[in-house]
Amino acid sequence: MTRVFSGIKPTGHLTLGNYLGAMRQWGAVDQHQADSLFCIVDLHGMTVDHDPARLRRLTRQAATLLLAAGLDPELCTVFVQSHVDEHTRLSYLMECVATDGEMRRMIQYKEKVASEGARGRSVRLSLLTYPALMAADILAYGADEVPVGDDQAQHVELTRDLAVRFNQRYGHTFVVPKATVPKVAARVMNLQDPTSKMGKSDDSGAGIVYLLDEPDVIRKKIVRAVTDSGREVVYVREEQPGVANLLEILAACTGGNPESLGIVHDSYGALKQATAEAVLDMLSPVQARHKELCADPGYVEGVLRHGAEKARAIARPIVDTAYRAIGLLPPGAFSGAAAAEPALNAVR
Ligand code: AQP
Repeated sequence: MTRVFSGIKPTGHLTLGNYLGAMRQWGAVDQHQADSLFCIVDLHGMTVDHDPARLRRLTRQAATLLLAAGLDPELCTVFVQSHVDEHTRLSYLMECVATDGEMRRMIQYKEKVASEGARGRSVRLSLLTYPALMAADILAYGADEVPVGDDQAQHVELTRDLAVRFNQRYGHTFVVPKATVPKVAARVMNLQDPTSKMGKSDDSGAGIVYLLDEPDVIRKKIVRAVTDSGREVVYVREEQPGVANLLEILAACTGGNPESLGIVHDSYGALKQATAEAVLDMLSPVQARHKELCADPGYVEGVLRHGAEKARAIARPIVDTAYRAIGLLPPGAFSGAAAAEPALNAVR
């Protein structure tokens, strides 16, 4: 059976981009068709400035929202990254296989360095090395597929390169995974700046639809979305990025396609109204379920505890194999298998 792994980082409140680009596919498709693991990658949440109490709150909230969005612990494994030590154990091995040039080429790293640099601030070293941890997240589970939004495709490509390199140098150890990206809304853009991705840790809340925004707030944000200077509703991403973004959101919510939805709506106002209604229809059951789950934190905690146990049982043997393959002496190796090793003076 195909194995799927993906994660979400608790750096802010989850957005419509997270939902359409990743979470929805996890619940609607992946968990039914594959052996699926979904992880709240809290360690990645510390690659930027963070407040410990907020990180804990956002981790809990992300877990609750994943369940509210339809992840069913009977069908898939939901857990928190820091509850399974194998991620950090394997991450160091990935750092020993990757080069610093590869890390510095990552677009997310370059963008964050540029924006922090413009404010005279430096970035954490963990922001540079985070793709090594992400590679470890995926490879520790032998995942075949990694369903992600378009912005994460480069990191999955790097993961593939590291898996292939490790296998060539140290013997076949890892499954080489591939990214799967949704056909529509793979990159939902900021409603106020449709040339930038809608990101949960952006400063400007006005262009970001959060999954837990009140319905009125969601409607206002969409109705006030920046559109383009023309008047025609056509789907041309380069020339009309604001309209194209709304058409993609509408298409993703209704199962339509952006080009034909452009023909149906004859004004920007009509397009915005239709998009707002479609987003509200889609999110209202998620919000209702989230409210119910918040009243039962013990249930969410139990899901995470059980999820971590299941995840650990899969990851430990794979990471142990990688440790042996790369040349680390297993504990207790002086007895038994050690007899087969060459004499000490033969070791160079
Ligand atoms: N705007 C987006 N459109 C489509 N997919 C998106 N994803 C994120 N933003 C969009 C996808 O959501 C999944 C979880 O993302 P993440 O939390 O691991 O980190 P990210 O990709 O860096 O997302 P954010 O929201 O932009 O976080 P910040 O602002 O902290 O950097 C991934 O599959 C991602 O592709």
